[in-house]
Amino acid sequence: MDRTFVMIKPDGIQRGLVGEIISRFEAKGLKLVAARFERLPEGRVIEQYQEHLTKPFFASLKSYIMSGPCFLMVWEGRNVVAIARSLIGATNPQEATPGTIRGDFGIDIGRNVIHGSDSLQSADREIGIHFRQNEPVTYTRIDESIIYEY
Ligand code: IDP
Ligand code: MG
Repeated sequence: MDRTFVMIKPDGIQRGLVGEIISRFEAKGLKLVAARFERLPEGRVIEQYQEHLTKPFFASLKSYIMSGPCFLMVWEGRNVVAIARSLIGATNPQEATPGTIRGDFGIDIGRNVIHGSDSLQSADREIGIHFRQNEPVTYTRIDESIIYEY
């Protein structure tokens, strides 16, 4: 099974979307293995968005992410990285397909509600930034034997 890092951003928290978003991941059949509610320190925001450090929007991205608490999660499942990205939708909510989280709940690219890792390698890196190695919990969900064919 693969793991991915998903984070509800401060706008998602302020708009009361935590339950709605978690419900979508749960209903899909993905398994929650770690979660934390916190305001991110600057160092971890910089690490998280390392690839965007030199972009013109980096300063506003950093202050957006640090503007309030976030809800950080690790989700597990077969092909979970791609599945989470498809539940989340395109980066720009204006272009995101209705039915996706960004397509249903956002308008501006700088207020796009949620983050999801873009590859297995990014997922490993991002989980390592925010969670201790022993923090994600290994357990069996009772419906796994019917969600997966094999
Ligand atoms: P992603 O979150 O869909 O992976 P990335 O291109 O990795 O998208 O960008 C990371 C985050 O930076 C976006 O989710 C968004 O919050 C912010 N961002 C990206 N491009 C822009 C932009 O052009 N203006 C403002 N914020 C942006
Ligand atoms: Mg990205």
